[in-house]
Amino acid sequence: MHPDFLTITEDGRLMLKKAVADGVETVWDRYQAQLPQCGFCELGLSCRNCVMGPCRIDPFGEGPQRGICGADVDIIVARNLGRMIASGSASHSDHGRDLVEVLRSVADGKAPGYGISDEEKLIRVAKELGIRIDGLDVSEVARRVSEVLEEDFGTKKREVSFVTRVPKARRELWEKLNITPRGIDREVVEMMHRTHMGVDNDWVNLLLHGLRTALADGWGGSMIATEVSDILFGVPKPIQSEVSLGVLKESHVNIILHGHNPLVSEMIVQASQDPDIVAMAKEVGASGINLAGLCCTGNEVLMRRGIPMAGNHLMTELTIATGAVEMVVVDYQCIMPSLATVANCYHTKMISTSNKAKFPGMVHREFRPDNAKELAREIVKEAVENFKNRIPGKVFIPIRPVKVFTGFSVEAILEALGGSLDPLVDAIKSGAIKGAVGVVGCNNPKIKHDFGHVNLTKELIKNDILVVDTGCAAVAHGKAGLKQLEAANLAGEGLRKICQALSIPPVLHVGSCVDNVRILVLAAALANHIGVDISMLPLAAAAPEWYSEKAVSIACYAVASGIFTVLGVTPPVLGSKNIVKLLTEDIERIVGARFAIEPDPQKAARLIIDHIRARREALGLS
Ligand code: SF4
Ligand code: MSK
Repeated sequence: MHPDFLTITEDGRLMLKKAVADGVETVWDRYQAQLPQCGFCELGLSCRNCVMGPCRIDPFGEGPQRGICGADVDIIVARNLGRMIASGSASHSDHGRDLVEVLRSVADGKAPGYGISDEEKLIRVAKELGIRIDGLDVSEVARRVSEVLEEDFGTKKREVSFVTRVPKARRELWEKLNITPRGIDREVVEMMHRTHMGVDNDWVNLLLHGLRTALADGWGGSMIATEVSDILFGVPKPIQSEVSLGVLKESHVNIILHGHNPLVSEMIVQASQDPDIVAMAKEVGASGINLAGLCCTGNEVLMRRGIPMAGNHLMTELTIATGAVEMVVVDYQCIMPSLATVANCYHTKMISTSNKAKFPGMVHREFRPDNAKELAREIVKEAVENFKNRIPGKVFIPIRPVKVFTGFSVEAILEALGGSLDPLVDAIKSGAIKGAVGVVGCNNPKIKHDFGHVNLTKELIKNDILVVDTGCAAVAHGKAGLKQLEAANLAGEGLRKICQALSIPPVLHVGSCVDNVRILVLAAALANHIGVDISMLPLAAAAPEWYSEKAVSIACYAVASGIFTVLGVTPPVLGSKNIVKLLTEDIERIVGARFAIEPDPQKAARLIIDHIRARREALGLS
């Protein structure tokens, strides 16, 4: 298929042509090869939860209407959805657990290279967790914080720690519905138990537990990941950087950081700045060492260090196809197993770093808290040595980089507002800002690359709706120029004036996928400030191009937290009319928010604008 139909991005189009010329197979080729995809699976109507099956239900009512065990469409769709949520929640949360373990190692003095970058945040979180810090040194505070957060993964508590941040009305609702997350691992394990054959066969009951499992992610695992990352590596502050494949430098050793967890990438950043290694790079004929990110590891180092971003999910193979990458260092999640095959066409070295995430064709170097600093140095040196193996005829860096303004943590947003939420509340009350929307999530070859994100977001800001973004959506917006101060000119008059007064772009980058919780924290703070529930605020969320199970968990915790959420890709639920009705209509009466499915970004924008208008009217705002 012609690249113009596959991506809206210039670097994507140019690199797709090069990939064809170089004989590189991409995610789009493999997507075409899979067509037509299984209709039973697309509708959520296939089940392989036991080996009496696999079973499938005939959506036309002519073939079997029950699996061999007797499960009907509602049970099968609910079980499948429940398992997607469990996997997504587990992925974010296990990422959080790794950070807590490093925090503990730092406290024990067993993690050379790591440290507490933000003592103020450590103290703030410790106090929030009810830890008495008087007389304790920083290490002891860190140890106690790590102990409390470790317990959040188990079952010792009746609720995970950060539920205290949730507005009172919502906490009471969760209690009434019995969906308050009690322990992160517990909810995930319970979902796997409930979806075993012969356990929870009440589809409403199953989906309610789905919400609880997702809340264990949003207000548990992901929130822990974000807070501990801030403690270890610093709270992001506004910073300028660049995005697109143009951030690669032909004259430099290019090292790509890909995955989600900043534990490895932060060490690589440190090592790449060591004067002796920089000198080595010069000895091999390079002008220096250039780091660039992909996906959410990229977002982590972009937000905190201003490390430029090469691209999002669908650009990962194309980044290697530039022929200019000496090394890709991966941690976990969203790393296509195809990457090493692409790297084989070039000189690129592929390094995996987590025992949890090994890949065919990659060299595995196990990162642990005790060896991370030294191993990072070794790896960067290897990348430098690989510079001489570059094949000049295969190098093509397609475009110039695009400038982005990033680093908008909740703390940074508050600072931009002068330390109080009042200016934001006033702007919302006056209608200068009509509301705010989190546009988040992945790319998916089912949707033209970046088309959903960019077009939805442009329409929202045009209508005076502030956009906050994370994940691959943030990269799409950055490449489209929406993270520059000048992008205020694309906003409606009210939002434009606010952006100009505060010197912020109309699309604020709040981070990686786990950092969606920064949006939750901001929403909760706004709700508490005004004295209403989150569901009453003029807020919404959208995932126009999502693909992953983590995105399912994020969408579910957003809705369970009271935020209307629009999905651009249909989840595998259409096989059950009952479940579609529950998720898109009836759930609003239960949790105050619902899902919508709308692939057309203009129509999705209309749904969101109407929702925000309705919420404003209910609050008595014009
Ligand atoms: Fe079939 Fe039931 Fe087994 Fe699923 S759990 S594979 S529907 S028998
Ligand atoms: S990396 S989960 S493709 S946003 Fe977080 Fe991008 Fe989605 Fe992975």
